[in-house]
Amino acid sequence: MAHVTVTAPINIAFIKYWGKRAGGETLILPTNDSFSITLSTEPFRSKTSVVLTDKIAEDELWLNGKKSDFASTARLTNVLETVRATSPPELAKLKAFIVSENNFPTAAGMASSASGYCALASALVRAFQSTADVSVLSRIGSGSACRSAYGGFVKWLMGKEEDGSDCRAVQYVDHTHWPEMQVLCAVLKGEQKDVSSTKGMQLSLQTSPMMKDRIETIVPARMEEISKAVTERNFDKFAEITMIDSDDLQQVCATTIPKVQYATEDSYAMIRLIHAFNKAKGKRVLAYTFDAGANCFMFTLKENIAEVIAVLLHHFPTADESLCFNDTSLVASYKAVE
Ligand code: 2P0
Repeated sequence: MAHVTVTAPINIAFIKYWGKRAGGETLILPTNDSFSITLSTEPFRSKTSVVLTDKIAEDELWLNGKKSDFASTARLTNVLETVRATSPPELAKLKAFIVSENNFPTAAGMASSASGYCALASALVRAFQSTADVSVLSRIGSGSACRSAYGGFVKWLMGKEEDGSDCRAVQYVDHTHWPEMQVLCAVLKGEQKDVSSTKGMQLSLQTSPMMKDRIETIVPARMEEISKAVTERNFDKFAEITMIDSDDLQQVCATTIPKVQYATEDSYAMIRLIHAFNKAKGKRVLAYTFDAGANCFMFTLKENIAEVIAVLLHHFPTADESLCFNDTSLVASYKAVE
């Protein structure tokens, strides 16, 4: 019986993906390039097991202990169809029993769909012996998931073709390029968000006056500038652009009709603290970034980690439980569990 178990990491974007272009809803083709760091599978990871069998009538997916409505989830169906179309016929005719689990809050702005779909795509490709590309298959499940298929610093290039053939994730530099870079996460709110990223970005694209400039000029310029900062390991520049792009995403959401707000009072308090800390240090030593959620991801260099954690715990004494420190923040890729 074919079976496989895979773990996959989350990735945190510092230049954000927020919008799909016309006709790109099924293939998930974005309106702009994005850029992220893939984290280690400790502490956060998705784990997916797939067993192929002729003993069940339909494919089944159990996510975090609950049975998913497979047939009515178009993305899951797309992923499975693509895998079967690229697999040997004797395997393609089998049904898949899938069990998946995240060891951190799901749908709370912590990139669970990225690690989740990457783990699913990777496990299915292995179990079905599919020739499909794991990153492309992950993207069909959830856009940002395509970046989790690679380690280190990863770009998701939007491409221009309607069929998505030039829309792909590429590793910019691997995890050894900037080993001093560390990532922290303050889990401020674990509940599921009210407005999904998928819905939020659709609304922003339709209604936020900021989106046109963001897509046409701002993000392309930022991609160039931050690529240079990563190449040169220039943390101050990296931090500056990272925080601006995070602020822009919040502004885009604030100017969306109806307004979308993922940040909470705690999120704003973190932002104020990080700016005050950098001011006191006389340079940027800590950067925040927020996705579609209240939780705060932070970047800093190894030399600052003790001071940063002390400052965070001093101002957020209750953060003890929720402050996750990713000691080996950059990893190679998803991996199969032996
Ligand atoms: C990102 N986010 O680049 C951005 C930043 C959230 C804010 O990718 O519709 O769950 O499944 O393609 O990938 C979240 O969007 O959306 C996301 P779909 P996804 O990481």
